[in-house]
Amino acid sequence: MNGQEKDIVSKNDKSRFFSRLKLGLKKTRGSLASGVMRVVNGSTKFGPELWEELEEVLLASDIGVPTMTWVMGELKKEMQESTVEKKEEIVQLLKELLFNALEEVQVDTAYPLEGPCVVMMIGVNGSGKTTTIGKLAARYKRQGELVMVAAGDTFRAAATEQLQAWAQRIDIPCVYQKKGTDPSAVAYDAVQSAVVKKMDRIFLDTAGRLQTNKNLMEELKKIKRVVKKVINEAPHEILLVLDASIGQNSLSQARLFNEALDVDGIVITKLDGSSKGGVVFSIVRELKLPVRFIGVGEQIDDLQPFDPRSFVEALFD
Ligand SMILES: Nc1nc2c(ncn2[C@@H]2O[C@H](COP(=O)(O)OP(=O)(O)OP(=O)(O)O)[C@@H](O)[C@H]2O)c(=O)[nH]1
Ligand SMILES: [Mg+2]
Repeated sequence: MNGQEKDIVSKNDKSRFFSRLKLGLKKTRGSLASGVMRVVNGSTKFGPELWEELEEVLLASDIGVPTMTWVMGELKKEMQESTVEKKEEIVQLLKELLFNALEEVQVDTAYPLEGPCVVMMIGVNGSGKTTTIGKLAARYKRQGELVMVAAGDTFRAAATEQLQAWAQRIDIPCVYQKKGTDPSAVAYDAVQSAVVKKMDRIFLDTAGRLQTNKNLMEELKKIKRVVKKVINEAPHEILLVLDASIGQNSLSQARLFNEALDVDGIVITKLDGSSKGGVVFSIVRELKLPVRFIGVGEQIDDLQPFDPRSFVEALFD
């Protein structure tokens, strides 16, 4: 099977998605886009003071110093080279810069031509791994795929039950073993079962917290190694789930996980509850990792594939 997105969305769906995205980004729009508009429409004239005001707005959205510095440098360069005279034109230039930053990093995942696509979900506790698996599983099932989930968090009480509840709700199989089982054994059995049952996709849930961070990384690495024994190319995708509300702190988290596991893509959750959505730009630009999905709410449909153009448009709309 071809694991690529095969979304055929109607115009109606598109506008519904966009409205949902806009609503989910309301808080970041308040910090970033509304701030930019305020500066541009304010009384400050072109010059150092205006740049300073813009810098402050960018930082308030948690875009981070390196990305802010890059944006401002590019913006000033473009302003010098072009014949921009009106302050309002800054908005369009800024939008294009932000869009280009997101566009630069493309998804590069080797999807299987046959057999199940194995997706491993990782991230610190509470970031939204299990919820994201539930939402994604529902999404792919709706697209006609045979989807399975596996409860690889055997450490935390009720973690398995949480995933089972999602599986029941969506009506898909959930592979699990008793609490305390080696998670890589669960993953091994689950991937084997997915092969036998001719599943199109299997999501491996993992723990977010163990006794130490080192233990967690070692456990995740082991799961990755063990899964390879069943399917050499697996896991086809390792998705790191980051909670938008922690803003710039998610960068250090991402670096840690990426070093240990070589992450393929990012899922950013809880954008709806955060004004720190500017962090999306620094994650992509500084870590060179593509954002695959964003979470804009707790409901099953509140997870959207990340589209740089829609994201920037929804922010500034
Ligand atoms: N508002 C909002 N809440 C979300 C989103 N994604 C997840 N959540 C909530 O975040 C909380 C934690 O989500 P989980 O999926 O349990 O997180 P986890 O990473 O599996 O956590 P552990 O299993 O403890 O490692 C839940 O209450 C979810 O409903 C989102 O996009 N928006
Ligand atoms: Mg979980």
